[in-house]
Amino acid sequence: MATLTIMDPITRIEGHLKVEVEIGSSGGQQQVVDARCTGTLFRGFETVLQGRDSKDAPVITQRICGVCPISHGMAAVMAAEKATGATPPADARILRNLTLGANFLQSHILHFYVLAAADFVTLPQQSPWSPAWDHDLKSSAELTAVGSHLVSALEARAKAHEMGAVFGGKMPHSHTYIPGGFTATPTAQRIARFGTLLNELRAFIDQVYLPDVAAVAAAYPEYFQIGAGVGNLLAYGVFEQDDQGVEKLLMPGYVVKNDPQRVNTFQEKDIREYLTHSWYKNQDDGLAPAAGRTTPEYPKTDAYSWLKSPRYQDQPFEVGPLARMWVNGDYQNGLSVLDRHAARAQECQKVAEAMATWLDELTQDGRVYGGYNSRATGSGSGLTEAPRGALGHWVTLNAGQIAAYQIITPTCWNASPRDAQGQPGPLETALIGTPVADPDRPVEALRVIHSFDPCLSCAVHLMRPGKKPLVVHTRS
Ligand code: NFE
Repeated sequence: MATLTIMDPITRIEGHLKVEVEIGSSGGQQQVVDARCTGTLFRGFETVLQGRDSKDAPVITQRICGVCPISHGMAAVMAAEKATGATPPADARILRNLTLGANFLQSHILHFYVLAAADFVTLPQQSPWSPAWDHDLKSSAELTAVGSHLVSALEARAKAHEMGAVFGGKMPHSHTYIPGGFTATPTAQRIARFGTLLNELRAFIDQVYLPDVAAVAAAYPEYFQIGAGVGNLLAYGVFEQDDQGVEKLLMPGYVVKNDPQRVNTFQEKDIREYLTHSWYKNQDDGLAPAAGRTTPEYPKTDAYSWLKSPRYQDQPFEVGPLARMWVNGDYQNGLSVLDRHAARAQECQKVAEAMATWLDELTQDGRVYGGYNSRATGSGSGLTEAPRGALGHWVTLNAGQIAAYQIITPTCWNASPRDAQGQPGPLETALIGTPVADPDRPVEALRVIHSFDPCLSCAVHLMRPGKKPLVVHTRS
């Protein structure tokens, strides 16, 4: 007998994700035997951008999400600059990195304490940590300490947001990322304020966040064996540390395919998007993102998600902190639920440390704008990293107007549905084989899902007013 458990929406993520897990017996153990991830909403920002001025893209695409807007601003200015041949000055590059870095820190801290900790730790019985499935929770003095750090984690996150606002003007949606440069200057006062906040955050990351992740890992070692995923890892790379921006990245882009010990170069031309199982017209199947189209078709036979299925060399790839840290050799302990948490925390520390160096490299009152031809014709891609993984924007400009725009977000890579070959997405694959004690409350599956830190606001975008959260079980 198999049980189909439908979790809709998955809570403690951003946006709306439905996950169906079929729970059956395999090898004498009750476990997930099949899984389907559904992005239940349509995003459509690509359509919104058509016909607009190229300088609108960083402003509008940041509205895709309040958690990772800076990455969208970054990808948008990179794409516009590539399309037009603009080069931002060194201080603009550094200010962009610092503001994006601040956004990474707030996102990683948010994820562990607000979105994931309740899977492992008994938390205060109040919003936003309650209600939560409260079974299969272990207890120890160290886990109690994790719970007691929630408020200080929120304070740390607020500091990271303030850091973002020091140079970003405001958060979450900064208005200082413009093609050709940046609009805020590195004044002595801003540099000093940013440095003070960064020091406080680094202390929190070193003394609280990393030990708390270690405490969860020590209490739940079995989760180093659960949720491996597809074993293919992809990073575009991020944080340009020279003015060419391709050779020297803090986290360069590489891929690992089939063999985790072999790291290969990344080639943009090998990306395709499939939509056999997505609510888009089949005629657009298998296109490169620069030629991609957003033509919805709903309902559609065999489709079950508003997410398309991005594939690299026609295979599904996991993106995110574990992928970034793995392909760069910074973290290669394993591929699992806990490895995702550990790699995310270690990346947080690495980025914060690098930010201190970048701050020292700023020229006080330095030049932040290098010029931009806002009437140019051309096309370009902005490939960078968001906290949740590889993020790409592709733009085609006609006399400064956006003729075509495509976005592939990290959650599209991770939570994608089956592709034209029927290959499940990374999260679907990671769920299969997860042992489940109680099919009515599959907290084990939730731990796998949360380890990817899905954001459906980025992947899709719309609301269903009046719909209540739903958990359905059907037995066959
Ligand atoms: Ni809404 Fe986002 C990140 C992007 S995830 S959080 O990180 O891009 O798809």
